[in-house]
Amino acid sequence: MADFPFSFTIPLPGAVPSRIDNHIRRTLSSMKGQFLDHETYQAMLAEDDRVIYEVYEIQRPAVEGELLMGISIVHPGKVGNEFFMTKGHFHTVLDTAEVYYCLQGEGFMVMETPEGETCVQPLAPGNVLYVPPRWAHRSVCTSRQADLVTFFVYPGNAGHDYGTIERLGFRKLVVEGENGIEIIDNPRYAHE
Ligand code: S6P
Ligand code: ZN
Repeated sequence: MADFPFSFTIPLPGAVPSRIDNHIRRTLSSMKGQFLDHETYQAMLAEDDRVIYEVYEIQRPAVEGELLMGISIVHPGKVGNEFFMTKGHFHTVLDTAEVYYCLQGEGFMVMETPEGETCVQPLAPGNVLYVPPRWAHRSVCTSRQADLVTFFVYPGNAGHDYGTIERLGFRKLVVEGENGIEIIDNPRYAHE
């Protein structure tokens, strides 16, 4: 029997969807080794294992033909000079794309391919970002006060490869420099 169509709303501001099947909260402790300044990371963690980002998922079967949707909310903040961000991942099925629609806040999507191409695109309300197949992606909130809120859609069979990024890091980082927001080469990037 075919599934029945459904709809839900994403009220703004706030963007907490009217339908939520799963709510993920990622805290500082789950980001071990991801931020450049390990010392500041440890000091912040010793004080408070704060929530860095949240995801509201609308669940569907994780199979080809389905589309998985949800809302990603990255909170404002920094570890040292580096803005709060998601862990970031490749899709396990590398040849799967993703669409992000920015609803609130400001930030960047940091992307790279396994071959080492990089691309960092700004996110602001109204921006639609197409992440092509093969590109790892991480969202970064650069606002001082506002959450970065995006709606995402990707293929049901995509899966998540977090291990590659945990091992290597991303080639580019988004930091607060002397003259404002800067995109820099990751000095800790671990070439394989
Ligand atoms: C899934 C999609 C988003 C992210 C979310 C959190 O393919 O890209 O739902 O899962 O933005 O990021 P991460 O890197 O922790 O999955
Ligand atoms: Zn993804």
